Amino acid sequence: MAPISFLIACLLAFTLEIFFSPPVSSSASLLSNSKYSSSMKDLIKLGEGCVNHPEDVSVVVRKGALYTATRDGWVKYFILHNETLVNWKHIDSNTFLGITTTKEGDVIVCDTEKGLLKVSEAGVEVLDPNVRFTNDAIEASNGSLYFTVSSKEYTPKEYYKDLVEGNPHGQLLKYDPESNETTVLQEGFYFANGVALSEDESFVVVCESWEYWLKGPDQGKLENFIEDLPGGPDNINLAPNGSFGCPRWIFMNQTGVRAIQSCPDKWKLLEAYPELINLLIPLGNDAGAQVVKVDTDGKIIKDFNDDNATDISFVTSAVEFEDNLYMASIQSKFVGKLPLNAPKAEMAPKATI
Ligand SMILES: [Ca+2]
Ligand SMILES: [Ca+2]
Repeated sequence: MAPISFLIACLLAFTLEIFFSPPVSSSASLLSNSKYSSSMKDLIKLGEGCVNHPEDVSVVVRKGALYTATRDGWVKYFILHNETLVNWKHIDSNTFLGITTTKEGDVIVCDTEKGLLKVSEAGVEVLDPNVRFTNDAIEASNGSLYFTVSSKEYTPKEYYKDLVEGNPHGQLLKYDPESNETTVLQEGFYFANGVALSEDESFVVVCESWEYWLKGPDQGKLENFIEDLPGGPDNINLAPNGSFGCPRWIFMNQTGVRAIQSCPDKWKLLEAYPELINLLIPLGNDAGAQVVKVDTDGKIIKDFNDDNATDISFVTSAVEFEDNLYMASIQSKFVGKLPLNAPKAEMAPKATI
């Protein structure tokens, strides 16, 4: 039976209307109303009902195929020219998070319990069984894998404890395929999440919006890439080159976290009662979706929003390929496809989450 103080806290929270009607931060409002914003109303649902809670997507360009890993243990791919879904490989697991595809056409899967996996036609190989709570990976041209561990202290089910404690338990690691060894490159991330390499591989971006320089005069230097985003960044992917030859980044940003970032009362309540996390941060189908595209300096150049979760909720990953934006959501049972050359859509009314 719940303690009386806990029930009183719940009652108080409802009375203050801080569960479901948080103020939206000023930066979020500016972003969603800017001339760079578009809605997601033209979204097409690929494989609806056949893709179980995908967290991430990755494209094998030469194959024209979009891969994803699902909560029921499948690694699947869409042949994009005809949108056929192929159930490729099955693993006895329900703990997949981020993925990346390699130049060989294999898929690297972050399994929060089994470790870092490589899935190929030959089968499944556990590259590193000793890492837990891996979240995303990216391959360098020499075959090395950079990957994140979100928290070395807590399990995925305890992620809210990591949030409430507020200490940086995240890591950036590197797997060397020649030696089969993993090294920790950097400690101290606040929930390390998505990871991407710059086009020239001179640095890697780790979500919490920090960039970590790998080589050159600034080797080992940690700098902020983007600050004060109106939400919690998840996966990040390098976008095709812009018209001026500048690499651009597609960046996914969850709006659900905004609800708690913008409301000090919620923080106080969460600190006292971490078990209220699912009420305080809407991670279900009512959580809005946002994808942000930035340039190499971290400046936002485009954003896509579904504040009311009308077409898709809680987007966790986005990748741009052949004039379409493909999106995964760990809360959905499809992969979203948003044509980028469609006439500019009107923004949906602002969300109340
Ligand atoms: Ca990824
Ligand atoms: Ca992630």
